[in-house]
Amino acid sequence: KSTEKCCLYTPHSSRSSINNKSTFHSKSFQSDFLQISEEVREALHTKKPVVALESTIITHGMPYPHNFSTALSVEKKVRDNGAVPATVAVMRGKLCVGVCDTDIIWLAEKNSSLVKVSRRDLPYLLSQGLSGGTTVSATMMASHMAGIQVFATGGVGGVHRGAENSFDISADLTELGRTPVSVISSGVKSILDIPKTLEYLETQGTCVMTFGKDRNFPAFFSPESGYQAPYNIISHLEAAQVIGLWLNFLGPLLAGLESGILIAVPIPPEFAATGELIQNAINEALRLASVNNVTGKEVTPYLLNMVNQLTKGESLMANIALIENNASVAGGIASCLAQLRS
Ligand code: PSU
Ligand code: MN
Repeated sequence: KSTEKCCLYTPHSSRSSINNKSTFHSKSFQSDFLQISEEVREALHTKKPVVALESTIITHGMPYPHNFSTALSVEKKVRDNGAVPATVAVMRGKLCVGVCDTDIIWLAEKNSSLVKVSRRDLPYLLSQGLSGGTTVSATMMASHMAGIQVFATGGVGGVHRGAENSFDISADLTELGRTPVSVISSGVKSILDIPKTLEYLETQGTCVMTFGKDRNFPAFFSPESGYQAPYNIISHLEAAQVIGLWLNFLGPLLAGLESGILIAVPIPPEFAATGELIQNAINEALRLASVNNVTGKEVTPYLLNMVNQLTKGESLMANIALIENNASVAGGIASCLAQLRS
């Protein structure tokens, strides 16, 4: 059976670059496996601001049709703030940077029947021609390959509660330790262990900063987790200066040893979901996940869905509001970064 597969595989001439390390970055690799939309390519070429967006939010983070409407409204927020949005997804074996609305509808309708694609899933999906929504880790990789430095999302993955037993630590954190992209998020959800997540980011060498009035690291639905981030910035310009120094000036000197930046934006107070309701829902969701033996990559989508059901959609509304806000902030930062560069 394996020879059969092999025979199907080798004659396909466009695949020959897989085994040839020297052609990894060549044009043929790009057109085979990395597809950058014309609008995004043009923006990057002319040094216009670009903001990358992930798609696990579409496939596994929100129910239909909210996943679809939010994907479009988030792109609009990026545009309203002067930048070009680049939603990333794996479509039929290609890592796409800048998917069109038709593809977004398709991802939203298929949602969790598609693969949740993190770094470890890419080799299999690309070689098998499959499709899926990219997590923060895979989206950071795609952004870096395309040359995008700013990426907005809702929340990044983190160290799960009980990780001392389960070893469940999101690949997003190791990605933030090795890929030079700045991620704009509302911190991490309190379904996770926030202090351990901050410790892990320190180990990874990720520069973590809050965006706003103080260093209180946000807990996604609520603006304050009670744990302090190492730094606080107050403006788009200040964020762009940090990113520009690290990624554009020191990056080349670091020669492949770069790490990412995490900018944590608190949810606007008028949208913050009421603390107790959310907290109770999170505790109940964690209990159900444990009772039902949910493990591995299913954990995060399971908890998100449960919290949404238990809060009767209140958490979803907060989720949408904070992602839109993060996209606006990211658009502003990317615009400043482009100005600093020119
Ligand atoms: N946190 C959220 N919403 C999400 C995710 C995280 O509040 O949709 C998604 C992101 O795509 C993130 C991924 O990269 O879950 C992390 O999954 P895991 O915990 O399995 O690494
Ligand atoms: Mn995990």
